[in-house]
Amino acid sequence: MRNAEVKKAMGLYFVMGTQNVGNQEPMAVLEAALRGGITCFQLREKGPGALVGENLLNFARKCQALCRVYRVPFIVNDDVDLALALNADGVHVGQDDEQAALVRERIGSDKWLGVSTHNVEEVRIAESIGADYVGLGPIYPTISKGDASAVVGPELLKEIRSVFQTMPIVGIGGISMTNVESIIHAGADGIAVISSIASAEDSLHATEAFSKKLKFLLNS
Ligand code: TZP
Ligand code: MG
Repeated sequence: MRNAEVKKAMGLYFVMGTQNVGNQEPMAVLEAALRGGITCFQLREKGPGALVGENLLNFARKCQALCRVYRVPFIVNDDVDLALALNADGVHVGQDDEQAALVRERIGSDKWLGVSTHNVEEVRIAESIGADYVGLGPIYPTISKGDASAVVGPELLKEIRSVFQTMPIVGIGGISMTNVESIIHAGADGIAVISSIASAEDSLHATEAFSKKLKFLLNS
């Protein structure tokens, strides 16, 4: 069943672009994350110095190929053309991106559609247009998104879970080993992280630590 599959993939959702890895090799960071146990990957190539055109296509292809080796879903942020060109597993859009309903029409029913949300109303709309999951955040302050909206805290997550009992929900924004528990206890199916893995001194070790903790939290 699709819903169960999506929920499982939300466990440890790694989001990354070449701008998030400092002077590390992006493919090495992705491979470490895959080896360490991420359950979903989103390519989010954004901001100054972001790859475009052929370079983006080639990089995206490499990420997709590696995700396939580890049987981890490969989702493209905010670029429906790229997702279609690669036959990605899904697309993730924010509130300012191409309207989610149009994206669903373009990608069809087979690919996953994820939508970034910040309140109950946005989750309601996402659900009505057939989103497979929602990202909710920023739960905590983040340095990875310059135009991030106001911090919502785990309290909103808890409220949204009480209203939407079956919707796969992933918390995002400022999530680290020290606050991951608050996200799961509030009812999320998992966490989405950029810097806690991409900027970790040892991405493999950081991912393994999250993976172990999440297995415990999600099964207890
Ligand atoms: N959307 C809301 S917060 C955020 C995005 C893409 C950035 C999350 O990055 P980090 O480093 O895990 O806080
Ligand atoms: Mg966006």
